[in-house]
Amino acid sequence: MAKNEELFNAIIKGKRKDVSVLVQTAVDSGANVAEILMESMIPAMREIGDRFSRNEVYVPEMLIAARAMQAGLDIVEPLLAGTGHEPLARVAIGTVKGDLHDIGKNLVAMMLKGAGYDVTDLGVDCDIAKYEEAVNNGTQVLLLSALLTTTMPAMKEVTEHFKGKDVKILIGGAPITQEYADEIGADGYAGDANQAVGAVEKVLA
Ligand code: B1M
Repeated sequence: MAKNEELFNAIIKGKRKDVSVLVQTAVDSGANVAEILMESMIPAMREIGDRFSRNEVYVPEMLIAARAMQAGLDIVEPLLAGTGHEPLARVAIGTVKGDLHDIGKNLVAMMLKGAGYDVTDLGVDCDIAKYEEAVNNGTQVLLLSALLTTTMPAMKEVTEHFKGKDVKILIGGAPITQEYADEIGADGYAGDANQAVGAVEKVLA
């Protein structure tokens, strides 16, 4: 599918209502939901980040773009969700302590739900106690998200905390790499929401 320029620009400009209408219109016209997400919505967030790096936009613009993105995700999420079959496994995802970025984490959660997992969303700024609670409630795989280089060390703390316990730890987020996962002893890494589904399958196999 070609990029939906109108939707891409509406997210960048933070036009929340326009985003809702454009996503709904695309869905109603039979467009593939995953393609709307991958070709138009995610690239818009990347573009706003690049503009932020070049000092062309500032935090308020990033924030309104994020809110507009979320308005689109609210429509997309139920459409990507599973079909009500018995869940494959229980997993939980949360953004690590000190980090408030949640769009990528929400996308990963959505894809996992769509793939048939029972997903607990622990939210943002998660301390070890929050992850511990999920593990005590039967979580088999914990997914940690971080978008800031300054919050990456929190992943190491969580991974070390659960070493030797009966839970797999996967990490991801824009600054994360397979090398970092190896370095801190995580069970796996995923570069995007699709890869996260594969990574969960792999650690459970
Ligand atoms: Co922030 N921010 N931000 N921000 N922000 C970044 C991350 C930044 C790269 C921008 C930049 O400089 N170009 C930069 C980090 C630099 C660094 O650490 N090296 C940055 C900064 C500096 C900051 C603040 C410090 C700014 C300030 O206040 N001065 C501040 C920190 C706040 C905090 O967290 N304590 C801040 C704040 C914000 C907003 C609140 C304004 C807003 C967040 C709103 C929200 O999330 N609700 C925001 C945004 C929107 C961004 C950018 C522009 C976009 C992030 C995003 O949503 N991307 C971002 C720039 C960028 O990433 N290009 C930026 C779209 C999303 C779909 O991608 O999150 O990467 P992503 O998720 C992907 C993959 O990474 C992966 O799958 C997802 C889907 O494919 N993935 C996983 C993610 N989690 C995973 C977990 C897994 C597996 C895969 O588990 C196994």
